[in-house]
Amino acid sequence: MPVAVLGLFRYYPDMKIRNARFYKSVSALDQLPEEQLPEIVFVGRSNVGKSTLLNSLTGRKGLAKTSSTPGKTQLINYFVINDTCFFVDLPGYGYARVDKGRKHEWGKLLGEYIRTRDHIVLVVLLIDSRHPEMESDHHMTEFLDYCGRSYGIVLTKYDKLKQKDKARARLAMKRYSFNSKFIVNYSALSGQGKEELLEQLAAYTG
Ligand SMILES: Nc1nc2c(ncn2[C@@H]2O[C@H](COP(=O)(O)OP(=O)(O)O)[C@@H](O)[C@H]2O)c(=O)[nH]1
Ligand SMILES: [Mg+2]
Repeated sequence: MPVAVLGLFRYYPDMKIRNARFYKSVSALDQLPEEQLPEIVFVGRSNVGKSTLLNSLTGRKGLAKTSSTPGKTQLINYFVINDTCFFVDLPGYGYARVDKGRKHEWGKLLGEYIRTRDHIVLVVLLIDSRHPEMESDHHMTEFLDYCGRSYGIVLTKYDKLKQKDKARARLAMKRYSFNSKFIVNYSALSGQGKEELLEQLAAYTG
């Protein structure tokens, strides 16, 4: 079917990101911004591609800092989108060196934020498409359910998958998908999944 015709059946248009700017970083729950903007928060294991996704989605290459040495800082980063909502980059979890000896799989900052922050309208959970069966990601989905959060899943680095890995990822997602609002295959490299994800986000930002 031609795209124009498909377009007629779309319920939500893409979320158009007209502008995106860094707002602030905080390292403790008593520093959170008081702005009453709806928040879409992004969570996932360290190195899953969260910063890269934020840059890709907003079309701003240097917006979020990307790095190949994960897990150093535990910060919450706020980005203002279209002056109407926040994209929130939460600390990564599951990075062995940082988490070793910790009682919880993720830090207090991350858990408490997801549990208590009133402004969250959606949690976007990023899962590395090459490792779709990590226990820590399962725990996160259980925690999101426990907190009553709406969440959707993004499978990152999809360009790295071979055909058989794609089948494996699809199968693994069946275990996750009961409560997930969406599952989007994403590649920041090729842009695959970007429009689809923006379409999903539009439903939460009005
Ligand atoms: N091939 C490929 N590499 C990616 C993709 N997304 C992220 N990466 C790489 O994965 C690494 C970690 O990315 P980063 O965004 O810093 O992860 P974060 O720790 O979750 O913020 C970097 O080397 C990125 O270039 C993707 O879609 N495709
Ligand atoms: Mg990052």
